Amino acid sequence: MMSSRTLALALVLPLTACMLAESYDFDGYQLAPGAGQGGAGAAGEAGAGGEVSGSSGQAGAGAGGEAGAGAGGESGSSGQAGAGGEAGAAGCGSLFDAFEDKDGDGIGSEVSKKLCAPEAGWVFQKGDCHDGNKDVYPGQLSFFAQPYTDLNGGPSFDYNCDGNEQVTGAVEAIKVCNKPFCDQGKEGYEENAAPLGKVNRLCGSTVKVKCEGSGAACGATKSEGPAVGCR
Ligand SMILES: [Ca+2]
Ligand SMILES: [Ca+2]
Repeated sequence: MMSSRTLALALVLPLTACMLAESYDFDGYQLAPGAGQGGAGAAGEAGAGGEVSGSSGQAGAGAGGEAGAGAGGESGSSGQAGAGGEAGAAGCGSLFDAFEDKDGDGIGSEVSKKLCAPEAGWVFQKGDCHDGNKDVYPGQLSFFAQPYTDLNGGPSFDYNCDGNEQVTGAVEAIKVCNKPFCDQGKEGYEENAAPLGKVNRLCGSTVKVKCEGSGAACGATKSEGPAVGCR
């Protein structure tokens, strides 16, 4: 037979266990949101990583950033996770390769970084073969009578960065006037006497040449003309 004391214990113990269980549940309930916040922050960090990985990471950057920021605000202990959220929030939907444009001609050098929005001094097209001279860039259409000093320290007329020096119009270099028809009176320019490094020797010449006369009297008449432009 169960004594009254034993019966009382039998009744009280389950009740205490029930209270303990409730208390445990209560504590657990308090912990659960904290754990959830930390997880949200971790998603923020993953979002930050998305900046580097490209298009597949871009969606992660936005969603992860928001979740991480919220966790950091609610819980001091999950501050680190919040920091991850900030990194995610600082990300953007689309990252571009931007190139430094020091001379402001709109074309950048090989110096690059990632940008999600336009920034002064940085452009989205590279290929400037001299980012210290705003007249020199791919696509330059003008011709120039004077060379610039290229990155190797020598003269160059390659103002459009294509590796060659194109002479304006149809200017022809005339070295001799051939008899007996004196080259039909053709006109052109004399090449510069001294080579200027790799420079096309017509570039910058100011000596116009015209073949004149006939037979033994055929000869070159020289005169001062506007300098031959190149690019
Ligand atoms: Ca430039
Ligand atoms: Ca050129």
